[in-house]
Amino acid sequence: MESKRERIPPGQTVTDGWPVLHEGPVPAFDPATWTFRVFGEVERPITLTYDEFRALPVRSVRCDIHCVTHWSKLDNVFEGVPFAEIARLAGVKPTARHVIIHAENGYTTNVPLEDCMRDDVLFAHRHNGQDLTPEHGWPLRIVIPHLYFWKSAKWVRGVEFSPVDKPGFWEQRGYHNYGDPWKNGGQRFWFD
Ligand SMILES: Nc1nc2c(c(=O)[nH]1)N[C@H]1C(S)=C(S)[C@@H](COP(=O)(O)O)O[C@H]1N2
Ligand SMILES: [Mo]
Repeated sequence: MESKRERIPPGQTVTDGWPVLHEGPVPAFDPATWTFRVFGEVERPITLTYDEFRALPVRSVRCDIHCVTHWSKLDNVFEGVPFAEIARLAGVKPTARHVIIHAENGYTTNVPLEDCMRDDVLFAHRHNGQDLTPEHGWPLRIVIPHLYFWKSAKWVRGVEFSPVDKPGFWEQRGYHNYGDPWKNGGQRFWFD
């Protein structure tokens, strides 16, 4: 029991299901026109087609996820392309400090570069042995397990490396800029 308690951040309740939470409609996906753009403070800005993206090396990560709305889901296995692989392909300049994840319909979220470079951060297309469903971000979502799940943008279309921080969709609407589930009883809102 002791280890189990320490595994669940303050104010969280474990769920066996997987709630669906997002703003706006689930976007349509067409592999013929989908692109993934890497831009900003990089030596080699790149635009990948869907086939090119799927040819990149993949790995699996087992992790717990924590939503700001107080549910946690344990022992997820996500499979996808490591964030660090994308950073390596594009050649991140030393001037880059922040990452802005760009998703469909203008959704963005901001994460410090060093957080994205952790080896459990993935651009994921599979969960627990199956392709993501459209509701959970198919064809591609980022997964950043150590931060609240709103940072794990669904329907990702690109990544920007920036010298300056750029608060994203929820960060501009009162959510915490960093979102550590373990700090201060959970960094849910800007004043936590
Ligand atoms: N593109 C996009 N990604 C998003 C969101 C969104 O509105 N749009 N909502 C975020 C929020 S607030 C949460 S809690 C998680 C929920 O992911 P899930 O529906 O797979 O549980 O997605 C995040 N990623
Ligand atoms: Mo959320």
